Amino acid sequence: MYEALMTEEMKPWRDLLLVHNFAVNEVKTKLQILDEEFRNIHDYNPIEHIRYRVKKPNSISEKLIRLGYEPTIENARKHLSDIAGIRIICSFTTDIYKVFDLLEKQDDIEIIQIKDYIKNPKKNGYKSLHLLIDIPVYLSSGVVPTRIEIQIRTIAMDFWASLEHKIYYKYRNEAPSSITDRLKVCANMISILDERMLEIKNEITSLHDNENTLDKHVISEVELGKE
Ligand code: 0O2
Repeated sequence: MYEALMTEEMKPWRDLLLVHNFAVNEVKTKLQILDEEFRNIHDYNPIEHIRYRVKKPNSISEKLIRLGYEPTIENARKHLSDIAGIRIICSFTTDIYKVFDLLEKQDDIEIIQIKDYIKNPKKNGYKSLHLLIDIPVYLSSGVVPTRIEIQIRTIAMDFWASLEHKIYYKYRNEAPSSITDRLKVCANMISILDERMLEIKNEITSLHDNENTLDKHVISEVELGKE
């Protein structure tokens, strides 16, 4: 039915979005497997939650125009790396690198670019790990390597980035310094918060590990009849 309504010019857009949707679904399955494995087998899960999106044609066109290109399908293929986007939210900074390691180990994922805004935060205080990956999508007509932008950040970084992004768009990059200065202060507070939360988590983990070692000790002593 939709096929019948579709004009010839729209078909390449449909194909572009479809292949990106398939790519997102592939990575979604990979992340869901890791998420379930961690929840069921390990007693800790580095993934807090995940968001997925494929840009709509109007937002692809808007971005191309913003970048100074004609809004054509060729330009979208050539100049946009974020038609498909995945955002992985973690509790702790260490989890971000853990998730990165798990993705990097998967043979069919090719890491094209890594931008580590956590080790090298942006001037405005933005922190996040950005990856561009290529993943093969197997269509009846052949394999299509498809690009996805992955952003991995903590809950606190995500909270900050969402508000900062809205402000950036509202003021079109000309937000008053009274706002940008306060945002920078908040970014610093968020960095400290992430560090403190990690310290607490590490302390709890080492206490838990000690208790487990102690338990094992007591059990083996009981087994040996020492109690
Ligand atoms: P939108 O509207 O989200 O699509 P380049 O400067 O060309 O090297 P590029 O292509 O902007 O880098 O890639 P980068 O730096 O990895 O940023 C990709 C996306 O990350 C951005 O897409 C934003 O969504 C997000 N991002 C990057 N910097 C910031 C930041 O300072 N604050 C916030 N809140 N988000 C950021 P777009 O295309 O800029 O915007």
